[in-house]
This record gives sequence, C-alpha cells and structure tokens, in this order.
Amino acid sequence: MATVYLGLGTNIGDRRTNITTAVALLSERAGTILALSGLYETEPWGFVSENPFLNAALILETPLSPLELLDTAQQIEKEMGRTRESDGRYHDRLIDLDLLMYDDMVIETPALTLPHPLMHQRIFVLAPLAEIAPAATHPLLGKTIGELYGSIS
Ligand code: PH2
Ligand code: MG
Ligand code: MG
Repeated sequence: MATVYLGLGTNIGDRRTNITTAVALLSERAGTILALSGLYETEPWGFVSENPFLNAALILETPLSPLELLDTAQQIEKEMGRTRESDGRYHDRLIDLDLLMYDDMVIETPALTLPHPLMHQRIFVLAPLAEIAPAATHPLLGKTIGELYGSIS
C-alpha cells in the first residue's frame, strides 16, 4: 500500500458537487481516503478567468501503482465531463485531480512527474494540504508541507 497526496480543483459547474463526486469515485476505485481537507475558494492562478476555484486535498491509501492511479484519476476526470485543450495553456475545468506526492517517490516521465513539479509554489495546493498533512515531507526539498506553506503564505 502507498500513501498518496492528491490535489483537487474545479472552477465550473456545481463546484461543491464536483469535488464530492470525485472523492466518492476515488474511494470506490482507488483505495481508502484517510483525510479530506476543507474546501478553499481561490483565484485562478496562471490564467485569466472570471470563475474562481474550489480547491481541496486528500490523503489516499492505495494499492495502485503511480501510473495506475494516474490512469484512474484521468478516467474519473473524463467520465465527469472534463475536456482538454492541447494549446499548452490553463483553462476552466470541471474537475482536476493531481497526484502531488506518492510515498517519497521521485520520478520524471512524460506521463507523470512526482512530486508534482509546481506544488511547492502554489498556495491553492499547499493551503489544503497543510491542513491535513503539515508534517508530510517533500521528498526533493526536504521540507515539510507546513514549512513550505509558511514560506509562501
Ligand atoms: N489549477 C491549475 C491552474 N490554476 N488556479 C487555482 N486557483 N486552482 C487550481 O486548481 C488551478 C489554478 C492547473 O491545474
Ligand atoms: Mg492541476
Ligand atoms: Mg491535472
């Protein structure tokens, strides 16, 4: 079993329901949810949109490998109606499920980079994650999530 930290985001549709549905599908298909943060309303970061996000984070205990979990998460995004553009920019999204950390695994492949390469710069990731996992350690930076959150907030 692996311990995985996931980030969730949504800025269109019924955002609260989008988060709830994604959490339910993850617990059906990916393992046991050990903790779920509160919901954080955040301004779009890295692109311009009039639609604010709801962000959250969760801790999952999973038998799935990183790539199996990525596949499961992407399947859930798709089934919930997420569409993707291929112009390399950020867009409004119904649901986004990001693998942030998977145990203390460090990998860099075209499909998946762990830990998530931008997580330590993003307050919308660190705020919910610091709520549920302040002592978890970033495997590359050697700092806790609480410390990382404190240094950017
Ligand atoms: N996700 C992005 C880009 N920008 N901004 C906020 N506030 N929340 C997000 O989840 C988010 C974002 C790319 O996935
Ligand atoms: Mg994302
Ligand atoms: Mg994503």
